[in-house]
Amino acid sequence: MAPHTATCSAPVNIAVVKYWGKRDVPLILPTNDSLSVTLDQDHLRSLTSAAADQAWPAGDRLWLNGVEESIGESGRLRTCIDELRRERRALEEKDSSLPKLSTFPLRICSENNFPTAAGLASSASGFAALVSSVSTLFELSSSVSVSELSRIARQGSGSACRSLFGGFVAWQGGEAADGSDSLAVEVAPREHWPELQALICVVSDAKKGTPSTAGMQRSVATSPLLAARIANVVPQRMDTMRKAIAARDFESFADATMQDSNNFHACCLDTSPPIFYMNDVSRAIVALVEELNRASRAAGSGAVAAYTYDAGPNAVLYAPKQNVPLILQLVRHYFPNADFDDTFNLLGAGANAS
Ligand code: 2P0
Repeated sequence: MAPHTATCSAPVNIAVVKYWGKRDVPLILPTNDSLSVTLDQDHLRSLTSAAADQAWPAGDRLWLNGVEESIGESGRLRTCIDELRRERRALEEKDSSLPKLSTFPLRICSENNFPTAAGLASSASGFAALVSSVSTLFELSSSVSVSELSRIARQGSGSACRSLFGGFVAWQGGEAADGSDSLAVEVAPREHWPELQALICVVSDAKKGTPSTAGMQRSVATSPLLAARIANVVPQRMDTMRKAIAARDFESFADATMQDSNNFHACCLDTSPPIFYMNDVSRAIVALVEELNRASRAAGSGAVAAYTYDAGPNAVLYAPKQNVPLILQLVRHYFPNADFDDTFNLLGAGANAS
């Protein structure tokens, strides 16, 4: 018999209200809610195939970009696979005619179409694609909701839970100690605001200096500013962002996005020892967008673009579609030698079978 197989892809998501800090490290439970926009899959996505066959030697195996990674007896990959097996076993117990896929060894193969670990959210798309492909292989679609799958993906990498959905997505941090209510929900589908587009400016595709997982816990342990962000900044900003998206209000969306990016990077700087993700080129892009918005507002028009930066120097610019030609022209003019990938991404659908 041929192996059972499934292939899924998942896009990256770029947060406009950032996740930074865990209240429970092993369960990956965040210190605050977050909200992101899922990009399309043409430029930044993970593609993952999963296969199961009774005849294979025991033990699960995984290849990432052609290199085998150890799954191990514990850890994030193991947790996700175990949770998905548990769901499959429940199906098999209800219907004894189903093949016992939950007992078969798994082979998983994943590749990114962009540099891994360069602050371009590769762990988000990677774990979302892994959970999607194994859940498709296990035929869990009727028994496990997308939000439930996001709860599983969260245990692979926090931000991965948001890539299960397309469009505008909130990760509800939740309150339960076991993480049962820490999952992603759709805020609005991508069709809600089709004029909004995203531009990725790849300032550097080198592997980042301080990995997010370690960096955020250093901030939790040492940054009073992060404590203030969690208590006083994020709750109101989530509210502002939800309202801006509901009203397709780019002015408010842009202000909240840029403020949240700057607040997050301020918390990184407030960490001891400090963490620097943005570089001089990143800051020059901030200055360009700020000046563009100032001039446009002074002329009676609205904001032209919003910048946001994750755990790396690369800029993501959000802008209404009609502003895109101007932004591209200016970016190319002021950064003629920079290694920009000026790909525009339409907002995308979430993880899906391909
Ligand atoms: C975010 N980042 O909301 C924020 C903004 C980076 C800056 O989520 O430890 O790779 O795997 O849960 O998800 C990066 O953190 O960390 C991240 P883990 P993750 O997108």
